[in-house]
Amino acid sequence: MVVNRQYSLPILTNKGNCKLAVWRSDKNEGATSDARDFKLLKLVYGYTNLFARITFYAVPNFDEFFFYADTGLTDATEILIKCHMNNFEVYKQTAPGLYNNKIYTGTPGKSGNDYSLTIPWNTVFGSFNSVKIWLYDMTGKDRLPDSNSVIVKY
Ligand SMILES: [Ca+2]
Ligand SMILES: [Ca+2]
Repeated sequence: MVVNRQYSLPILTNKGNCKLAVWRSDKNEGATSDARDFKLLKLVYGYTNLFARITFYAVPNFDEFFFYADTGLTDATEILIKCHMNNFEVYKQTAPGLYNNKIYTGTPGKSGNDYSLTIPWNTVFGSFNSVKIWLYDMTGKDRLPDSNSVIVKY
């Protein structure tokens, strides 16, 4: 976060309370079950975590989908999060396309059509302050966004 020093006040320099949010909506795929069809991704950085909320077109019901994160630098920093109904597992890439270094396991939040992840930033992304994110469901063939990625920065 850039703070104009000329006008900075104590409350503006409280970096730990700075929150930045991005949203990306996605269409309802006719061929994909609404229970695993991505509608909206909201990403918020705050309090050393990345909060991700994925809204589906119905109450979520899926075996697995993938949450990809790319710091845009070396292969070794790319992240795959395997999202399940009752847990999510964070893997670091060890070779191109190979994600076998599990670095974190968390419990998702579920409420109505929402499925939420709290991802500890330093544990998962290290010192990078900008990450490209996209979602993909191999079964439903739904991707959010349809191409490229959503970028979260702090
Ligand atoms: Ca659908
Ligand atoms: Ca969709």
